Amino acid sequence: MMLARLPLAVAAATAAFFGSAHAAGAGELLPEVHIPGAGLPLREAVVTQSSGGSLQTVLRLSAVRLVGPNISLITRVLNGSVPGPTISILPGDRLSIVLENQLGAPLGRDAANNYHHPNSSNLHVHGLHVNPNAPGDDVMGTNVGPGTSSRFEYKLIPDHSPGTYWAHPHHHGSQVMQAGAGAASALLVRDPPGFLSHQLEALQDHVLVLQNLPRAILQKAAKASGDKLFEVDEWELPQDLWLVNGAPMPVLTMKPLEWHRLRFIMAGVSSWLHMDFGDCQVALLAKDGIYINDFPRFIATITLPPGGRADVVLRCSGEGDQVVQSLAAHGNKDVFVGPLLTLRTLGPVVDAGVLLPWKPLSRPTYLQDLRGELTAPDCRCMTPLGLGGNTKWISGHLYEGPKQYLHQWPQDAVAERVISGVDKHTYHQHTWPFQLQDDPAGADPYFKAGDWHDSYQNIVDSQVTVRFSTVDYSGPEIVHCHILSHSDMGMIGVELVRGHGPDACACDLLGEAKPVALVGLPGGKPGHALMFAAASTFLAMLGIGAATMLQVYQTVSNAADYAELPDGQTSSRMPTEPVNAGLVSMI
Ligand SMILES: [Cu+2]
Repeated sequence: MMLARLPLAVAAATAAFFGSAHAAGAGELLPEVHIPGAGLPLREAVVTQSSGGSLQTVLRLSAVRLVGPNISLITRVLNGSVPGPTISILPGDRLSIVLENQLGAPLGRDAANNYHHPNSSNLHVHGLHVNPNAPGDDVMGTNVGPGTSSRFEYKLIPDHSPGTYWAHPHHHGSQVMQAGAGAASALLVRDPPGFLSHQLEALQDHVLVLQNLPRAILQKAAKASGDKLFEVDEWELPQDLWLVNGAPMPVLTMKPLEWHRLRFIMAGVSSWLHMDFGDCQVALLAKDGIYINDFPRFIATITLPPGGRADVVLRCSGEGDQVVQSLAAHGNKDVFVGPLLTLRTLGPVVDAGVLLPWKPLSRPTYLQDLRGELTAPDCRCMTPLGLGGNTKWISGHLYEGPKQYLHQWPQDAVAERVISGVDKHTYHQHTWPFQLQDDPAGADPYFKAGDWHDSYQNIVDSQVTVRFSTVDYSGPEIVHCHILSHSDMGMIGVELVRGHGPDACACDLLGEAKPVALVGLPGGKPGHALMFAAASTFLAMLGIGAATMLQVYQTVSNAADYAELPDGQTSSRMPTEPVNAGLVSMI
């Protein structure tokens, strides 16, 4: 790491990081992270690994200058690197992470359901089945302000699924400016000895963190949140910056016909990936940290939404290069189209033969198969995404607070959720992964009934029925869109897992879809405020409720984010079970 000159504009913002001696004047220094040129060997992040059943580590969130060919910007990262260090633990381990927020003042703008407080943070262990209460994986109640630190404690159950996960800041309102701008780490739960087949255990194993810095979204978020840190000095790229382990278009070299295990972590903020591997042979092994039941499932492409992971076993034949690239898909405007990395085959042929079928000998309770008529759900609720009057609604609401629960689920129960809008949004559920109950439309072998996910999007099938087991923990269950700009704008909600039996099942505790509060009024958008005031007066004269106007306004104000507006219905939710009034008063 080197030191670079810090522009005066950010001197105040980073003064706390570097001490008062650097608080003013020219020549401020900022650590520099180099982005190498394209075509260099794939790098691997520093690994911090547990031993003796535990790992204690520190993640420092701080400002750096990211410098590479045709690009120079100031952003926020973990431990001064892009990506941050890889955290590696075993099932049953105790993981303790101190998040040191080394960002400085100012706090930035305050807001609800808009970008805000870009220097405030916390931590999410994405995909882990761990306690959602503080000091565990609590992301809505724990705020690690600038210049402060907080310890997050996680105890994995002994039979936690080994696999590929990741860790990233998750403060509502600053996710784009942090996780979406470089602050992300791979988190691996290693396979215990003897867990895998001999064939799989012997494979060379590569972690590939895919990060995307979308310039327009980052600049919009920085402006909206009053951020004084994020700054672009040079950005002469044909498209958004895409990095694989911190480098554009790296090269992974392997011998012809030699099988390798590749763990893809999609840490991008907005676009999704439709990845093709050229002439290489690809077998799906796991999704979102959970092994599939029918390895080797040979596939042509993998679908990775923001937050998603895929473990594949692949090999390439002959000598030469194969480009791993993301392809266009059904005219969808949100898919990234372009190359990501090169697979280079070189040297003598190492033909390891065919891949042998393998699946885990047993599954933990939270991953027991929930399909079929014999497993009737104990509780069933609907979760529409972006449907109705606002494109960023989840279950008919923008975020209303850490204890404003959308649904309540009983503990130790089979929960069934019908999610709609997953063609446009990435549904992500904390703590309890979910199982697809049916084969989605499209006949893409990447998605099959029985598969488990924690982040799900499918552009050809807008609705999916999933089930999950509310075992091992009680407390908040965070649900949100993992397109982080949507989440920061309010597309995040809290549900509650608490109690037992039918009385603990209660859908739509916040009521039916309703109009949402305006963003930035009355101070932020004077032109809009005037328009709103005039229109409200006019509508009031006509006897039309202001609530209707609010909804119309919000829909129109979101139009820029979407090619297609919602259908104009106030709510397109499916019929739901009545709210249990007794439970509502209990909570
Ligand atoms: Cu979304």
